[in-house]
Amino acid sequence: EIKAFIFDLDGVITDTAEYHYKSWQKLADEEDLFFNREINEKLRGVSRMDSLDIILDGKELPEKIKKEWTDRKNAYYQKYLEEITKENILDDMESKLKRLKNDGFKIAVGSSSRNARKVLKQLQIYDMFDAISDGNSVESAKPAPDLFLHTAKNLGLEPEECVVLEDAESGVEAALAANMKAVGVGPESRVGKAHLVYGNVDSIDFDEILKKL
Ligand code: B16
Ligand code: MG
Repeated sequence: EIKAFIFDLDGVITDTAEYHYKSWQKLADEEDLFFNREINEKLRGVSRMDSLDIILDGKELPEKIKKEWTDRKNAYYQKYLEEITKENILDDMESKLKRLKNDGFKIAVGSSSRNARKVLKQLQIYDMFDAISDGNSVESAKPAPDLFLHTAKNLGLEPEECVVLEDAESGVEAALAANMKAVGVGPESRVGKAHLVYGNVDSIDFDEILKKL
């Protein structure tokens, strides 16, 4: 029986991907790294340090420099976050969240981002959630199941009672590894491993999810 919905943040509740892109691009320009929108697509749902490793594409660097670069990227990103408001919530996600709550379901956030709480506060929906797990909550990032298992534990529920909504391949894999039901948002090529797939946030149908999963 489904008792909770765990939402990924970037790509499901809001679209901060563009800000991540601009921040990585700025760092890449400064440090002469090859980077573009295509590479940025690979960073969806991937933790900050893992993202840098993808951009470095096998190039080795001292940890100290990698830390300095990811800190700098994050400073750029946090500047963009100041601009975020309620307007940045994707489609009618807020009313969908409210409906789920009214229907007695628990709702939670499971995001790879260490900035997730800040983003939720800027969106003015921070207080709606029964649990929030973010990039600071666990050691092993998505596609490891740890983040979503952490969320289920905080909700006091079994993994089987949770549905995860994800826009990233790594996130869908994490949900499946956690033994949860996975709903993918995006193209089949990216989230096709999920139990149910919707092309975009707008077309997510919770009645259908409850019926089919
Ligand atoms: P930060 P999600 C993820 O959020 C983003 O999709 C990914 O692009 C980003 O690198 C990651 O958060 C880490 O973010 O640098 O803020 O810790 O999709 O898991 O909500
Ligand atoms: Mg995401």
